[in-house]
Amino acid sequence: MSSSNGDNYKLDNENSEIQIYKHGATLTSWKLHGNEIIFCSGNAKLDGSKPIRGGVPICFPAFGPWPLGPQHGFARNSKWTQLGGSNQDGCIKTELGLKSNDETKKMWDSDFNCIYSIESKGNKLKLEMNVENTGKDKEFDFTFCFHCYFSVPDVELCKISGLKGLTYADKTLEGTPKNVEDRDEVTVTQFTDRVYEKAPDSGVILSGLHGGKSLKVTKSNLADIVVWNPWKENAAKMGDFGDTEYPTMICVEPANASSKIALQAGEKWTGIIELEVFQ
Ligand code: TA6
Repeated sequence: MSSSNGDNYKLDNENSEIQIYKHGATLTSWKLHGNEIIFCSGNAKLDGSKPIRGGVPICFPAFGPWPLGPQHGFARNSKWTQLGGSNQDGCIKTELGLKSNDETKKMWDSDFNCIYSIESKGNKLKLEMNVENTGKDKEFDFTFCFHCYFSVPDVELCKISGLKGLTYADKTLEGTPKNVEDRDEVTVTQFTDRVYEKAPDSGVILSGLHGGKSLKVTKSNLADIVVWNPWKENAAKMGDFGDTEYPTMICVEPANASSKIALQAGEKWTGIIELEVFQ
């Protein structure tokens, strides 16, 4: 089954449902048996006027502050093209594309082609981003993030395992000092904004989803895991985020934030994450 209203579309089968906005190719909902896994703010702008607050915004060609353009780059604020997909044998697939254009080249003088494929099968959601340098002779480099927002009953009950021993940059502190994580299970009980570097490609688990569920995060070609919750004060400063929403969300974001990805002309990069919900 699918339904579309031009700027967003839903695809569903007997197990799951996904909703994607062409604005930013933002997946705003992933439901399993009717249970929502993804957080999207009730105040999110869905009219294309700004990046959607929630879902899985695509941070490209930059993660974080970007001297050439908006924070987190232009991809999450661009209109992507729906390329196609399928919905059979219990597997929902959809693809979207974004190519360099006059707008992007005003900020970043690089020729690129992004093809983003989303696949929902059983309790798993697979996100794959292919970035090709379509230039003739120019290398470019970029940082990238699948900026995943997850819906939880109470962020203070969430635990993230698999990060122990990793170096992290703490963006909540002046000068973004680095430290080493010493906890088996990371909890979020205050404003948190950390880039865990060289995180394992599998074994990171977020517990505390609705219904007592947990989420296994598997990744490839993405070195880092970002953990973010704005907490009360910062939430109050965001017009597209409800003042009382911060306890109901947590961002766990596979990224290449601490190091750049360089592509020669004609080269391609593929970043993949697989999210699996389990009891
Ligand atoms: O991923 C965490 C982060 O980089 C935070 O520093 C915070 O800025 C968050 O992204 C949201 O950024 P945004 O530009 O969407 O408000």
